[in-house]
Amino acid sequence: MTTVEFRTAGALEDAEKWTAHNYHPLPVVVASGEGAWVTDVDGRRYLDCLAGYSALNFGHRHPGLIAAAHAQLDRITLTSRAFVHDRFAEFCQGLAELCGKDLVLPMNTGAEAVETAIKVARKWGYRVKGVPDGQAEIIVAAGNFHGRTTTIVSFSTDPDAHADFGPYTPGFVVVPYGDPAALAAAITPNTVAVLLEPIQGEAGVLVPPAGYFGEVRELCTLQNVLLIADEIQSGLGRTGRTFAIEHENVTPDMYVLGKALGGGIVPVSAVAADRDVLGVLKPGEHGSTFGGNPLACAVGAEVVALLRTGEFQERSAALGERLISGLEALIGEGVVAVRGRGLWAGVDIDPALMTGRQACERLAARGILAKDTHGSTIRLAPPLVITEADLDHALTEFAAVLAGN
Ligand code: IF1
Repeated sequence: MTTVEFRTAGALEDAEKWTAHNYHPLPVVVASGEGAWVTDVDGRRYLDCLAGYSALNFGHRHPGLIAAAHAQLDRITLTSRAFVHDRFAEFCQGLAELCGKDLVLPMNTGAEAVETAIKVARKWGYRVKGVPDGQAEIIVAAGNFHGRTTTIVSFSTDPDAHADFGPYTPGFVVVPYGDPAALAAAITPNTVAVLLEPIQGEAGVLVPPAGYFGEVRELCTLQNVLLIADEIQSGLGRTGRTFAIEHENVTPDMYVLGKALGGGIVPVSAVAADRDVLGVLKPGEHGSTFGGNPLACAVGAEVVALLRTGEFQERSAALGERLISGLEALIGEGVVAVRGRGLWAGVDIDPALMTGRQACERLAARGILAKDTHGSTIRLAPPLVITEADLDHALTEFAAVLAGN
């Protein structure tokens, strides 16, 4: 064993020894990164085709984002919401305008933003819709992934995420994803909201049937139910538009955002909605020590500025076509099915060849980082800054792994 391999092995051993085993990471120990590439502790380079589950849409250490963070580090980083700071309104206004909504409520992690949306929807249900106290129902979809809090895992249909974490929070109704009739049948006078991912990520990058969200929107409007779009993973350029739900020509009542909103630097999440919805919260009813802190707002404002140009959405749409057609060309060569939109693909590989995990291990050995989900599906979501040549390189390596090389 060379000294070089020793570094990776030692770091993996230490991680195994000192950390909770709530993950099964690929045996890669990253030390630095730039753009779409990372380098491990032994100097090996990898093309990052996961991009922090879309938290790194702008790549590792995007110069504009790093500069914004540096500048803010030199001024002030935290005030708490007990005081206002001079970056707060700037970020919230920019994000509200990007969403086409009146108001923004910043939090930190995606799960916190989802929790925020749930609280807002329930309070809106009691105070605006007139649902009897304690009776609010929220409809969610089978196969959902919205985070890891006890309330959110209460309505997860994934046994790994859900089992052994009860007692569970009541008030959620699960319907099949992509089935408007099932949704219509589940709505009652106590339904306050429908919470959906525009494309289901963890479920394997499931794109709903065309017209689904149009019908969901119509049902929600007709029945006075809020449509909440969890765009934490699908939003902010990933699918070739600012929001994935735009592909359906649908506007939700609430956007839930996270991941890329923090530029891959700090956790920044938010809920955006109009005043008649988000305005139900009064002082003392919700909050967070770190939500909307100056560093988060400085980075978030720069993320909004990057998205305002439309450049990343265009890149994602154009490169996404290249990615999907490149993967479709592998159907019959080890690939069984391809789903996706923009630079985001779920690839089902032939389970007779290898597991998704094995494929990702072999990809990593060839310098490509990707992540499997549910057995034989592989997720590809490279940073939107990836070059055409690097994307082609990833496709070539993917083909080589499937060919058993
Ligand atoms: C983990 C998945 C991705 C999300 C949507 C909310 C959240 C997430 C649509 C919560 C988070 C993560 C978290 C991460 C793995 C990951 C994931 F495989 F589990 F589904 F990205 F594909 N809504 N997604 O995708 O956001 O609180 O984490 O900031 O291991 O839990 P968070």
